[in-house]
Amino acid sequence: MKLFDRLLHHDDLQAQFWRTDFPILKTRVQGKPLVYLDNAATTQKPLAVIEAESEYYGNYNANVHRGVHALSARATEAYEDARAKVQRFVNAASSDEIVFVRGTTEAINLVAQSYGRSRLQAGDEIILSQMEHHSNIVPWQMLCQQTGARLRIIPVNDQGELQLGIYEALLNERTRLVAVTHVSNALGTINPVKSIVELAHRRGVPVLLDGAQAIAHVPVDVQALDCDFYAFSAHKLYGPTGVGVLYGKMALLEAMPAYQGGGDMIRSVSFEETTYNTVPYKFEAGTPNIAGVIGLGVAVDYVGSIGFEALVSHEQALLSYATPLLADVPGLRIIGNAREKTGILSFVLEGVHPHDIGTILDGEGVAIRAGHHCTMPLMERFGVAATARASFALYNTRLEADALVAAVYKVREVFKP
Ligand code: C6P
Repeated sequence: MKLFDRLLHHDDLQAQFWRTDFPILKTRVQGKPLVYLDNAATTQKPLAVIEAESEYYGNYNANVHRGVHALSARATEAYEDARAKVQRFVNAASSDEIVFVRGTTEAINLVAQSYGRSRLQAGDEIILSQMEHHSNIVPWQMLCQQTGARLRIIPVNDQGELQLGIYEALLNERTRLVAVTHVSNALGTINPVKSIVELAHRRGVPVLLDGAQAIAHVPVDVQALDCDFYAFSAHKLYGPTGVGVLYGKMALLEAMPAYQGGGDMIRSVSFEETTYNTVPYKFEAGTPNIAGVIGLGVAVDYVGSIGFEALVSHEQALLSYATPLLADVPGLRIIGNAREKTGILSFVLEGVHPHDIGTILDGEGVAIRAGHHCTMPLMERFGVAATARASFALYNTRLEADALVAAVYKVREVFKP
């Protein structure tokens, strides 16, 4: 009866249907059906994305923006179509505001080295938060070393939420940039980024949002948020690895110096002088990840076809279902209990190292991530070296949440004192 109920649950039925789009989900691991709950690290890819890459290589592989021949024209059209799709997906004002990069990490480094290096000087301040991924800390530390600027940090409360009162107090006449994550990869917290942007803008300070964990789990409208930069990776959005997006407001991108030099980012080159191409090409030096960009365009279409309403409702229902079941495990502590959360459950189990949790779960076919999640300052804040993290995507089901919880009980059995 219990199983029957769950199979008939509306959200789960939908997820069962979406699952059929993902060939890898039929895989067995350690002789058990794969329960893939490491979606915050990378999501699986629907067949449409896999086929789009293969079709490009099999039927129209050519470089973009360079050739006059038919294949190059077709590849260029597909590449630029993907830019227009991404523009609509995040509601940018123009497709020229969409810069293709390698991923979130490269997008943030681009802003730090191009925008930051040309504008910051000794004594200036950059505001980050305590829950940032290393990708949104280290590039700013490097910039501080280069310019003499310094970092100011918004603290996180016990629930895993940003302390906005302190953020407001940190904003001052020396603040030059705010860079915060939209959603925390280690806690799942959805930050009130619209208010964060508003407060910064009152002082004329631009804001970069790290959208790596938000882009596949909450609808993103860069114009409504009014953020100045938004960074994300395709591979966390059901797209390929090695490609991502930097959204930037046109006036800012136009005023920024080039980041890397090379082909395609120039208008003319002589040994005396180089003039640069227009935005976004100024920031896309060298042959890009053409197949990846095309795959990203298809991933965006895929998520669009499902729609955020259905996707968010399913992931939230799954989170509400799994949270109390997991919290009930004796000795288990969930880290990150924000009021607004995506489907991320980070936890520690008394007397068991998270890596051991990960290994035993793997033996049950349950894939999670164990470690510091590239958020060492946040781990320190919660007094742990690491956590075990299960993260949901649109294709996960209540039966899989049950498999997670059952496997965690097994961990307890193995480690019982
Ligand atoms: N977080 C995780 O398991 P890249 O590697 O460039 O695609 O994304 C970096 C990144 C930046 N910001 C946030 C909030 C992220 O979560 C990530 C990637 C993965 O949590 C891998 S460490």
